Amino acid sequence: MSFTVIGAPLSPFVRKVHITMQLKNIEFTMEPVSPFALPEGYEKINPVKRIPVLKHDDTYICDSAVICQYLEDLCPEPQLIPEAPLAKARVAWFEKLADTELAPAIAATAFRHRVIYRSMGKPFDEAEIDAVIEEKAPPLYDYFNEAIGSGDFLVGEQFSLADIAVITQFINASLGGELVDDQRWPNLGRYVAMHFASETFAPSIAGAQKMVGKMLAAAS
Ligand SMILES: N[C@@H](CCC(=O)N[C@@H](CS)C(=O)NCC(=O)O)C(=O)O
Repeated sequence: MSFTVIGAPLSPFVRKVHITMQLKNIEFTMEPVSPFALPEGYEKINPVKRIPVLKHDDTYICDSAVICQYLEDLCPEPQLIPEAPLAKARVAWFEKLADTELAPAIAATAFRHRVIYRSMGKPFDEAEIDAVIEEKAPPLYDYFNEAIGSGDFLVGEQFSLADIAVITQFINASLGGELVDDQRWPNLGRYVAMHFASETFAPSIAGAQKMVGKMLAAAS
């Protein structure tokens, strides 16, 4: 059984898959592919031309949510998606919010522009990015802040794919200089800081910071 993760290591969606595989002790190799310079014929692997894609032996599986569900089915330990219908639905909902709402609000803005575009020498409008974050992030932060309350996880008392999906987007936001205001969102600020410092995420963050540092230094 061989696994290859196709994608860019700095992508939050790729990181989500990496963390899931590391927690489940699934060995994989990485095939680096930039979403900005996809290899010819990539649309045959993924017609919407996005990363990540997981290659399991000879079969390609697209989309981080689908990949993570597949990994859970294949290797149920440690459990990252609860079986109880309500908890499972809550995890799916937070993952969807992270992938489709949080990502465009804080990662495709702060990280993509201030790190990727800057490293490529591509111009961007800082005020435009600030405006998108300002409009889209606070309602999501309010909602997460409420859901977390005084706990450590988004769903129940258990670490889950919901936490991986949300934290990986916050990692990219932080790489782009966008941090949670913990005066305004104390539960969310505490939650993000705690997971950033955890052994699950800290090594991944340190590696990403190093990579970003090199990219920005080479561009300046
Ligand atoms: N829903 C997809 C989103 C993946 C995604 O948007 N990846 C970005 C890189 S972080 C990408 O491939 N962007 C290229 C594009 O949208 O054309 C997933 O969860 O895998």
